[in-house]
Amino acid sequence: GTSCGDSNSICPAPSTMSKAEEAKKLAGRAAVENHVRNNQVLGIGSGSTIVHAVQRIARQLILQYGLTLSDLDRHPEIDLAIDGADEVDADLNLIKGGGGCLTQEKIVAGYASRFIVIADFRKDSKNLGDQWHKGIPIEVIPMAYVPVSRAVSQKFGGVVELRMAINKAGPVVTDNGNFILDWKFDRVHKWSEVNTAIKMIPGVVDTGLFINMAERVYFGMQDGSVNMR
Ligand code: ABF
Repeated sequence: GTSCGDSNSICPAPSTMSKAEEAKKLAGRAAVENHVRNNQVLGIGSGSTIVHAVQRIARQLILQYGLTLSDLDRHPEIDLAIDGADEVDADLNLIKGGGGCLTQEKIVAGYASRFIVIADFRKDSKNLGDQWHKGIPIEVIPMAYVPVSRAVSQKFGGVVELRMAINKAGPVVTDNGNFILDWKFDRVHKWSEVNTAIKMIPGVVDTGLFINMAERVYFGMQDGSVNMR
């Protein structure tokens, strides 16, 4: 892929870039040091922040014990799940799924006894939508994406867009063979109610709203500290 420095790539200022990356690392390390213990079944999400947590786990455990990749058939109960997020509000409600993996991440988080989030300072928000402007992802069964889009905007306002592949050749297809809608909401909602209502629309698989799931969030800060919420 393109990397920063390529003539046709658009990159943030180098200082911002490395600050955010350092902050991701701080959050990932703090979560692993405080929560990961030997002989646990761990759930791991996706994104660039979680990479730092996995590197830390590998350093702590892989040499001594060896990590085994498993699945929910063999381990239907997870001791601890760690994942990144796109935005975290004051009540620990999350928007996830910017990378399109929301359903599998929600399954892993949902069957974990404890769910910990790691993020850099840019994800820290009072109200959802203050920091993350790409909307709430909704995974849908492909045949229903048009009526689901209409139902969401009619009931809750805002604009719903079908997520397209970067090369615009077609819609993004998830690991589960579905499409992603991005709901650009236009006001603050009661997220718990909206999440339940959207899930009830036929054709919806799941939403990127993670309500009441995260027990704790670690934010890596610009000054090298870690804030917990
Ligand atoms: C996963 O990765 C997703 O739910 C979320 O969209 C994304 C966060 O990525 P990053 O850590 O790269 O910001 O957690």
